[in-house]
This record gives sequence, structure tokens and C-alpha cells, in this order.
Amino acid sequence: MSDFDPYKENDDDLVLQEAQPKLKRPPLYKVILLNDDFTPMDFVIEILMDFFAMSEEKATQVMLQIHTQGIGVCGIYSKDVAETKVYIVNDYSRENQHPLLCSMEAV
Ligand code: TYC
Repeated sequence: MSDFDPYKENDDDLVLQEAQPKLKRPPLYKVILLNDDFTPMDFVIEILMDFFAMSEEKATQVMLQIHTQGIGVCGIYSKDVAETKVYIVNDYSRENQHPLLCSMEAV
């Protein structure tokens, strides 16, 4: 009996290249605060301490930077976390009748 089996695949000449894993880092987002003329400085410091885990010293420094430059970064997060921070900061500001604006942008 012959060894030849026409139904058996012959891949002797096949070169297999290992697939490179397509791993990409998830995009990151800066959460930013905008300056305005009405929100009290103490309220901004409170936001930076309570929602962005800054010390009072760091929060004061970031608040003053926003006050003088118009915009400042509170932190860098994954999309979900950044969206949640923006939502809770804006919600808390409205609840306290302040016009403070929090936003996010891709890094
Ligand atoms: N400019 C505000 C004031 O003079 C203070 C302030 C700082 C407001 C930072 C918003 O994101 C802000 N009371």
C-alpha cells in the first residue's frame, strides 16, 4: 500500500511566522481646570485636595497656576477615570453654585 494520502495536508514547505501580539497602551487623558473670575480660591483648593488627592500645599500651588495662566492639569488618567472626575467636579461645583469648569483632553 502506498503512503500517499491525497486528503492529508502537506505543509512541509510552509513557513510559519509567529504573530506579533498587537498590544497598545490605552490612551490617557489630562483632567484640566479652567480659571474664572468667580469661583473662590478656597473652593478650588478643596476640589484639588478632595478629588485629586493633592496636599494643601500642592493644591494651592496648582490653583495659583490656574489663576495666573488660565488653565491647569489636575491629573492624568484612563478615559473612564478622567470622565468620572470631570463629571463629579462639575456636578459638585454646580451644587455649590460656582461656575468652575473641569474638562479633559487626550495626552
Ligand atoms: N480666579 C479665581 C479667583 O480669583 C480663582 C480660581 C482659580 C478660579 C482656579 C478657578 O480653576 C480656577 N477667585
